[in-house]
Amino acid sequence: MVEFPKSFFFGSATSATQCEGAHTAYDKGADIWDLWYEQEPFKFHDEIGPGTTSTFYEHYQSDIQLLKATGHNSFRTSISWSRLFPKGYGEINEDAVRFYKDVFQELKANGIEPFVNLYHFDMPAALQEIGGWENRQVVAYYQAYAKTCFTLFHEEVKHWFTFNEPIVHVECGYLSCYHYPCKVDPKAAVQVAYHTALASALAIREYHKIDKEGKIGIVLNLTPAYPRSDHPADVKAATIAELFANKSFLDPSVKGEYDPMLVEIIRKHDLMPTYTQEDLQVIKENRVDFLGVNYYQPVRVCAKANMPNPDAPFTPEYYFDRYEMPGRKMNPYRGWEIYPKGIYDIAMNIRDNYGNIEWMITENGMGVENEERFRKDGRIEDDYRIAFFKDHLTWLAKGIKEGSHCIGYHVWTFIDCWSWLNAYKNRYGLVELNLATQERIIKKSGRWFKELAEHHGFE
Ligand code: BGP
Repeated sequence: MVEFPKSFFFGSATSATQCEGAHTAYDKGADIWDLWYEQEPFKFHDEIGPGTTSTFYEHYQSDIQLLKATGHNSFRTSISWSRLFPKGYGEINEDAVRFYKDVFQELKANGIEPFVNLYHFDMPAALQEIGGWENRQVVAYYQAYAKTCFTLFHEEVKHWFTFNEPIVHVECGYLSCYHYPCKVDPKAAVQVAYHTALASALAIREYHKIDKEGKIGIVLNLTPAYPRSDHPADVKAATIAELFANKSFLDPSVKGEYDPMLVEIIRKHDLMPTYTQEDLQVIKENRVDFLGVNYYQPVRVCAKANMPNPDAPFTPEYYFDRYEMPGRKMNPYRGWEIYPKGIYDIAMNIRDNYGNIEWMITENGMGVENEERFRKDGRIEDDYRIAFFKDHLTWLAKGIKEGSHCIGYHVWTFIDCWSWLNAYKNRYGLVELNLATQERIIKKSGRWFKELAEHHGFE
């Protein structure tokens, strides 16, 4: 039997943009995903945009019943900044206040603990126009937005996150063109990363002034970097990959400071951001109470085969090559390696190097194409997903047994949701969504999840 503590949180995660729908209704302001899908020159992404979702905005009451029916005792979603403040600041949208208040109250009334994130890749369009995270003023707007959320909802919400996967908006928006504003500008990327860490610390400061009982953290996508061999050059490559992928946010969030080696590299490439000593003090003094970890895949690296081009725009891969380990297990649909032991390595890293801080898995899941072919008697029989969860949970339970302070496991995701670049190609849900009819059908994994939560484990 693989067992978890009685107090363990078993739930799932989603985000506002990916499930709410009503993306231009009820006075919501546009965010960068509306720009990405609707504005030139990005219009070539004319697949399905964020307007087509499971419309949680209208279905939240019945969806919360479905959460209950699948055994959830917790659920993570996010607040859409541009729904609450259509321009990012100033006038508040009362319909959004009502909606979020209702959602959080309804969750509590059904015994489901809300875990609420403030920012999931969704910068309000009006603030992107003034430079988004590159602009220090936007940090102040975020701080005000965070304070408003804590003031409005602190009675219902006792678990908050400041950001989801901040390294993703840095890399995808400013080093490669996968998110708006689609720049390749390493100096801007570093400024954005620094402002994000500062914004997180300022939000934590606001929260601790308002509520002393609850907890606030940050969700990081930790990708353990494994070297090809124990040759020192490969090991160094992995150390540097870890610096950028993980430590860049893990260290300021948990330890209140940056790793000196990361700072040295940033300085060497002439990428230092504009900063002040006061800001660094804010980061030092306002650390997370707990941590959310999204785990999907590790990264395998080795020493560079060729000299990097010194004239190309900087990316972390200046210092390492990726390497495809023979025999590694892949998720063929999403192209991500499946390596369940990574979750244990993360548990040990947090235990040994981050003061054994309380943490939880905030996302773990398997995206699969054409799940239709696995339908039997009307339901999707996703045994592959159950196997995926079991493998990861087995390693997680081992980590907990060895002293890591993990308090919960949230799968990605509850109902099949819209994805940033893949729309509905890869389905992750415990519950199938029929986009045309909006019908929800619990998959085999959803039924299994209920058993898991009820028994605090599985055979
Ligand atoms: C994480 C994001 C989620 C979700 C998930 C699955 O990085 O926090 O929002 O999208 O990945 O990834 P994808 O939808 O790209 O397959």
